[in-house]
Amino acid sequence: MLGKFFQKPEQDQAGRVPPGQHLAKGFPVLTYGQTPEVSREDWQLRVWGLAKEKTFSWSDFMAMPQHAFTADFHCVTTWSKLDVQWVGVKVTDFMQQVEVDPKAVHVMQHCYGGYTTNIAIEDFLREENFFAYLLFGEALPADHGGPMRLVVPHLYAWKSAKWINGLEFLDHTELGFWERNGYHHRGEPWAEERYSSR
Ligand SMILES: Nc1nc2c(c(=O)[nH]1)N[C@H]1C(S)=C(S)[C@@H](COP(=O)(O)O)O[C@H]1N2
Ligand SMILES: [Mo]
Repeated sequence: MLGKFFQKPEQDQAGRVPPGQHLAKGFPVLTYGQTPEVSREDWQLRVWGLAKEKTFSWSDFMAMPQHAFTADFHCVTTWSKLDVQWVGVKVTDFMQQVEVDPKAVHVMQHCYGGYTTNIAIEDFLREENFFAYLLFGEALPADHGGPMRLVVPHLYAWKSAKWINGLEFLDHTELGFWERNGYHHRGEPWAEERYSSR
């Protein structure tokens, strides 16, 4: 018996696992520090910097177009999980309601609990990025970033902020928490952009 914990990679999955990664069993939780407890009622997302300051509530997000997403998830610590199912709001739909200064070239993601991660604006504005609040059909659990997180499928998962509560638009690159601590500034899994050369 293979048992429920043994995961044999399917042939068609092989090409979907980036170099140096292996398939995780289950969906591991990777958090630096404590898990903040934030209710949907209290959750807010504030936009500032080189964008007109604005604060979004849960109901503001629920009024935006809702979509289901299936995306692969790659943690730089070498585990990947394929076909994670989420429900949420596309970044591009959200951004319809944000007035960004054309000088903005970079975005700092801020979170309840103090985690930060930086992303270039062209990586942030990609069509496949989304804010997520359901995971496999259930309310996103607190340890996976509930009530709301960002998901950026084309970069390592440390770029997908859990408990997101702020987006700061910048005219220069600033480094977030892991980036200041030696992680790559961009973090593209297929290029194995794990660590910064500096
Ligand atoms: N706020 C916050 N977001 C975070 C992290 C964190 O510690 N705090 N960890 C990052 C890392 S390194 C990874 S791999 C993913 C893990 O998401 P998961 O715990 O849902 O698997 O969240 C990312 N987003
Ligand atoms: Mo990670």
